Amino acid sequence: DLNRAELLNHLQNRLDDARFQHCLRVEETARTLAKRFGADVDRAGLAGLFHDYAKQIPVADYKRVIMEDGFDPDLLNYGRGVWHGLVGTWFIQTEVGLTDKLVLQAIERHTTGDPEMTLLDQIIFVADFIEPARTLDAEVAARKAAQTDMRQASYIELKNTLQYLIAEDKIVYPKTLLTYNAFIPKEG
Ligand code: DGI
Ligand code: FE
Ligand code: FE
Ligand code: FE
Repeated sequence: DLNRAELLNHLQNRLDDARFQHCLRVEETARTLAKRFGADVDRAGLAGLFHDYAKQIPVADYKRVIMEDGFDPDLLNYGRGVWHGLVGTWFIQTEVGLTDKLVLQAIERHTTGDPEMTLLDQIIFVADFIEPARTLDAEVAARKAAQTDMRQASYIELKNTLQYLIAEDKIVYPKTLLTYNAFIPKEG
């Protein structure tokens, strides 16, 4: 296993300082949420730390991996916003050698979510949105919800993401919408 200095070195090789600092804050937030809700604290920390590892990998590298390594070619219609989760774990496995399936799944799901998100997945999804530097109204509301209810916190994030995508004329990845539907609080 890699020690912490080696892990941080891998991360810093791929990220500018602002994004690296965000990853450290998401690690800490994810550990706090894991303690709060009884999830695996070390897995939450590792997934939080590496969740954006692939955020700044060049587009051309993504296109090559999507075309040559068995990904759905439909992914080529999207961009790094969608790729750095779903395809990002390919780079994390290949370059860093992380193997924990639950950690990799949480990273994979951290941007689009997934209708079947586990508690650990929700913790990474939400930690990304409520880390201390996030101050928008929806981020503050999700942070408050995450005191007691991770599904509600996830829902606030999903609603905000969809509103943002539509307002900015951005293409919606189908799983983003499916996740939103799965997390709408039940009527009645
Ligand atoms: O990587 P971060 O900025 O820390 O956060 P994130 O991984 O949650 O990514 C947020 C960005 O991802 C945000 O700009 C919206 C974008 N995104 C999420 N779902 C979709 C999406 N972009 C597109 N085009 N389509 C989606 O379905
Ligand atoms: Fe991200
Ligand atoms: Fe997110
Ligand atoms: Fe992030």
